[in-house]
Amino acid sequence: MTPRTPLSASRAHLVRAAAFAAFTALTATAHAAPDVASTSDVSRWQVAVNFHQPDGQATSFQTSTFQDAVAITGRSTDGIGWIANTANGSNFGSVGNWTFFVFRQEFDLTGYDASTAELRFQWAGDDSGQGFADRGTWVPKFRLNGGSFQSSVWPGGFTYGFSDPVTVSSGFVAGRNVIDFYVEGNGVTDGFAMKPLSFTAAPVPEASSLALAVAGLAVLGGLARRRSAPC
Ligand SMILES: [Ca+2]
Repeated sequence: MTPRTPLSASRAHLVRAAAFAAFTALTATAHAAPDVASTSDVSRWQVAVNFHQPDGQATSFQTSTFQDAVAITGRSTDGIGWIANTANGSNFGSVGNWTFFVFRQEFDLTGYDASTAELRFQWAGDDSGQGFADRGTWVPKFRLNGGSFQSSVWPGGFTYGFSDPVTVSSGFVAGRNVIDFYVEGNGVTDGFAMKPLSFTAAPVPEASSLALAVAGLAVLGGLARRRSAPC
């Protein structure tokens, strides 16, 4: 019986290259982590504003006309800047002029499995629906990709404080996603702040990576068959 022939140097190199290609392709994480920005990065946010509509009604908000959001001068919570449609958050000179804001951020989950996405954040809105005089009755709510409204818990019950951490783990879609925050203001020093805590999603191999992996595995399979064949 003829002893098994050791792999030649060139073939061993080929095996290593094919294995490396297959491994790299299958474990590729070419994309950076999915990204949702805080309100400190005002360039990532837009806002739609509606005035003098009924207090406390979802139908008082409009999402047909968005504009670039504006950073509120000198206002932050836990170091996170606030945003509105004006630099002081005011649209009127006195409270009780109901103002309806939808703060929007778009983000991209291309390259990720949307079913595995999980976003954690804290947020705050002025006004807060606390039932105080002239604050309105709307409790700030958010929704993802036009889904159902979700509320949050503000442990301090304080207008400018952050909510308890919120975890969103469903409702994400492949590609472009939109998260909207609905805040009713009383016309004076209104606004919104949001602080992402974490955002994770499993990467999906790109088609080119899959093709590379298949090619690498095919080479390995071919070599294995040749090695096991009688010499
Ligand atoms: Ca206000």
